[in-house]
Amino acid sequence: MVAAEGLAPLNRIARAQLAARAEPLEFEADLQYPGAPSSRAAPGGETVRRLLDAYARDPVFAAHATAPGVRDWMEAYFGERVLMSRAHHNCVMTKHPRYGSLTGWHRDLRYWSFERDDLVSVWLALGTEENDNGALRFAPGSHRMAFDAASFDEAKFFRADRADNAGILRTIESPRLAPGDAVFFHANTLHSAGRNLSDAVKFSLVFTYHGCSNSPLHGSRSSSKPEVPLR
Ligand SMILES: O=C(O)CCC(=O)C(=O)O
Repeated sequence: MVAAEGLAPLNRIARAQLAARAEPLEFEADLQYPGAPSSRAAPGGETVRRLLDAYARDPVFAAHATAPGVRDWMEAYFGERVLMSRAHHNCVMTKHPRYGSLTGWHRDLRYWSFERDDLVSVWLALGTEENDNGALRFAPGSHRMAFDAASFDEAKFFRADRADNAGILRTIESPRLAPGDAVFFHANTLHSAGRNLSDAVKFSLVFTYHGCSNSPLHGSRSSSKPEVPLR
């Protein structure tokens, strides 16, 4: 998706901003996913999970978010003009070796409130992503499956402990991503990610898109920031 010469500045800026702890940040301790420090005061409590609002952090991130290569795929899928949301994702995700947490099975729809459940995310690997450093795992075809509310827990994580759900998770795929590779996935796709067992922080740049006829619900977090038209 992004060649080496385009990837270098993305990596340089992401790493410099993490080193400078440039706000706004989200911490592992804030989310309390499995493996996260128990509080910001605990050992590893200052471990960053997301460099938030990547779009506004640097024009190089903004240029990637709105690049013609992304726009053309999105217009082909949505069949109309496309907007990028700044309300969630829109971040550099960092996964740290020791205190980075695992993310349980979920649909990203848990984050979104739109008229229609039709959004697509683009996850760009700034370095190699594989099983051992916490790469994403997907349940293929799950974006078309219907589940009842009981399939998810209160936090809207998929109940992998239920026998009927466990069957779906037998077919998972975890694509190995080389630096500059991207995964496009629908907000209905069940996915998860493990911990980072390597000794290096993993960096990924993530943005989410929707068609212009699909609006964020008034008063929801999804409508909390101005959206970015891709044309
Ligand atoms: O890198 C991870 O732990 C998974 C992130 C993820 O799935 C999400 O933020 O929705």
